Amino acid sequence: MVTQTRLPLLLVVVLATVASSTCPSDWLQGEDVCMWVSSNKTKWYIAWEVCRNMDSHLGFIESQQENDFVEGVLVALNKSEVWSGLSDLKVEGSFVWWDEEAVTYTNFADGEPSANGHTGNDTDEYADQDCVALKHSNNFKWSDEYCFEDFYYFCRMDPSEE
Ligand SMILES: [Ca+2]
Ligand SMILES: [Ca+2]
Repeated sequence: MVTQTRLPLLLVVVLATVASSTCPSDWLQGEDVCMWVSSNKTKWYIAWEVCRNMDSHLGFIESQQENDFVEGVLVALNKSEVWSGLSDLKVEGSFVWWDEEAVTYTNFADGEPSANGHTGNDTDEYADQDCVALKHSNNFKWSDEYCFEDFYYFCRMDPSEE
């Protein structure tokens, strides 16, 4: 659990982030990131569609700096598990951002991704974990999870230039 005393500081850090470009009014703004965090939990593919319908992408993270920003937001909002757009649904064992942003950075927890590549005669369609979430229990490091689980999620778009 996040202690009450940490929340104000983290919120200040998030809100103090300044940029020369703008995000939609109900989105959070990082240096090169506009971020929206869901208030409901849903399955990965539904999260992807909700983000797409807002002309954005299910969350992707391309650097340590971006990861720090996302993590700060999730800590401040006290989210438990949050879907990102990273998945190995297309090619088992090969994780890509679903909207085809190049993977330039990862922050997997120790032992993750844990279902990374099929082994043996695996015929159970649910035997694998193909969708990556940031979990509070892992200090928001990344892990592959079952895509049909109900998690919070975040969407991302680029800021518009002023
Ligand atoms: Ca997998
Ligand atoms: Ca896993």
